[in-house]
Amino acid sequence: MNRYLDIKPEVAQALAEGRPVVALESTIISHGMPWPQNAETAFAVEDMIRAHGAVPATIAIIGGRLKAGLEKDEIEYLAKKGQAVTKASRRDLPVLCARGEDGATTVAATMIVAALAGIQVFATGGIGGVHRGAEVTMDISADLEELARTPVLVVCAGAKSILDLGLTLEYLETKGVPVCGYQTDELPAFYTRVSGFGVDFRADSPAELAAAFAAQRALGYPGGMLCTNPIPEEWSMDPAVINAAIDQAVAESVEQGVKGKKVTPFLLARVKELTGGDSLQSNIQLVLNNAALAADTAAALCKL
Ligand code: PSU
Ligand code: MN
Repeated sequence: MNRYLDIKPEVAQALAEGRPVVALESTIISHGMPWPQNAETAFAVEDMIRAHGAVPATIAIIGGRLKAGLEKDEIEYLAKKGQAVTKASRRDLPVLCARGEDGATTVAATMIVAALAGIQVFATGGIGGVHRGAEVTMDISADLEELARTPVLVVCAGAKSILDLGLTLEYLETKGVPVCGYQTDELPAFYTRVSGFGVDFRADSPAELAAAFAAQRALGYPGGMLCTNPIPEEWSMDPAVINAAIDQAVAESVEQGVKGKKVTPFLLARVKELTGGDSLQSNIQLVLNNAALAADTAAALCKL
């Protein structure tokens, strides 16, 4: 086992016995939602995974240790610290490990730790992608490169249109990352079920999704797979309302010269402010929905 890795005993036991485990990220806790809804959601997501027969493993770096599975007090600690915790993507892990510091892991960093621990399925809300204007800024999330190189199945609700969804799909195609639509032919756009862009393939059951991922592993591909699961109808938002908020947030980020790893948290926070509590409720519900699908898919993978 890696010298920087700590696997929570409950998670290690499930993995050793071939039982389903689902990884969860922690940037969504520290940077994606406000206190106390962030902690409440993190616990509710873990409960949802258990209700679907799998063991949750929320991932973060605590005191320089890569944690595959957090205790409740550790989740609460990251939730309370919020944006004061280092947002940790691939390039941040070595420095945090060397210095013995804390970090909340993005999709990319969570995939790395999940793979080190032997966890194959990971549930989150939205992934990072190619930002609008990337043809000038070159702002492309490290999440996409990670999907190309690390063998984890990531279940999300698509990507927010803070990103250029068309370019995000092109990048994933170039990198050979299969993009599944769960019970849909269209890429969902996080708050809405539709985006106008088609996915690469469709799966209609957890078994079908698990079979595709198992085949990818059997072919020896280095990378992962992305499953996009539309937000439940009753929680989906009015596209006109959400898109107006997103357009305004993107314009403000350009005016204020927001750069680098601050861009995504800035946009997420502004969209939330501009749409009030509605977008937060939708965000919570779609994460729960993804957790359920990820747990069912992890269970289906264990049966193959
Ligand atoms: N998109 C969301 N919610 C999030 C994130 C993205 O809708 O919480 C977080 C995830 O942790 C994701 C990260 O991995 O932001 C991407 O950041 P960046 O664009 O800086 O790579
Ligand atoms: Mn970026």
